[in-house]
Amino acid sequence: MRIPFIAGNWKMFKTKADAVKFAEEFKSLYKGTDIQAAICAPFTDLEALAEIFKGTDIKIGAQNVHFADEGAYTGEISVSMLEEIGVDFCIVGHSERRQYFAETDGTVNLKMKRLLDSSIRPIMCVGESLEERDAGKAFDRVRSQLEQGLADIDAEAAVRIVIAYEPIWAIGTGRTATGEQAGQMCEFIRNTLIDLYGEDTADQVIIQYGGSVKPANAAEIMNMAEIDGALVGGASLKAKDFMEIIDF
Ligand code: G2H
Repeated sequence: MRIPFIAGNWKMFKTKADAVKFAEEFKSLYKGTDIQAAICAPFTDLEALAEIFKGTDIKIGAQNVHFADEGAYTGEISVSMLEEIGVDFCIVGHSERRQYFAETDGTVNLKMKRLLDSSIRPIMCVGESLEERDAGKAFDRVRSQLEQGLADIDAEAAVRIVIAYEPIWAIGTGRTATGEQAGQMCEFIRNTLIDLYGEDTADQVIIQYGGSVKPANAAEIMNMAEIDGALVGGASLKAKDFMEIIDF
């Protein structure tokens, strides 16, 4: 039984003061639902969010992490640093990190393995570009991201993974994949997971859709059979909008 999971991805928005304001408003709106909710915030906001959401079901997530335990990696953050402040989830391989920060399927795999060796659950992003979609290569691209990102990860660990399908052409563009397009790819992702891990394991993996999800299209997306949740960027920045998505 998969618990639906809707996570906000604030990207590089909100100072700590902004985060506190959001969290207090969101906590007052949040009445508890059957849907797991989380906010993936900038590192500098996480401790304050953990404090405000303590004792609630609202989880917190980071947006990136380094794969080494520790070391001379100026500017990086380790898994144990996140664990210590109570982080529950961590996004890995978001297309913006692949595009602007040289994230590759290889580094995604190292981060996935390091996180799965910790208490933090990874949200691994996959998705094709517009050129790949137009060239009929969307499914090949996503399969290859899954195979490489999940290399050497066994079934026991895989059940803790969240996969977020985020077609690059739908990110922050206002152009959402239709429920049918998103549902079709999420079904393909489930089938690929069946190939990699067998049906029992694949059945337990949460698959989210991300890319211009907003209150107006949340129900269409969430009602697709193989979509278990959403990764929400812009529309997670306002507590009311994010709550409306969770209440779809
Ligand atoms: C995709 C998504 C969140 P948005 O990047 O991960 O952002 O909802 O703004 O398209």
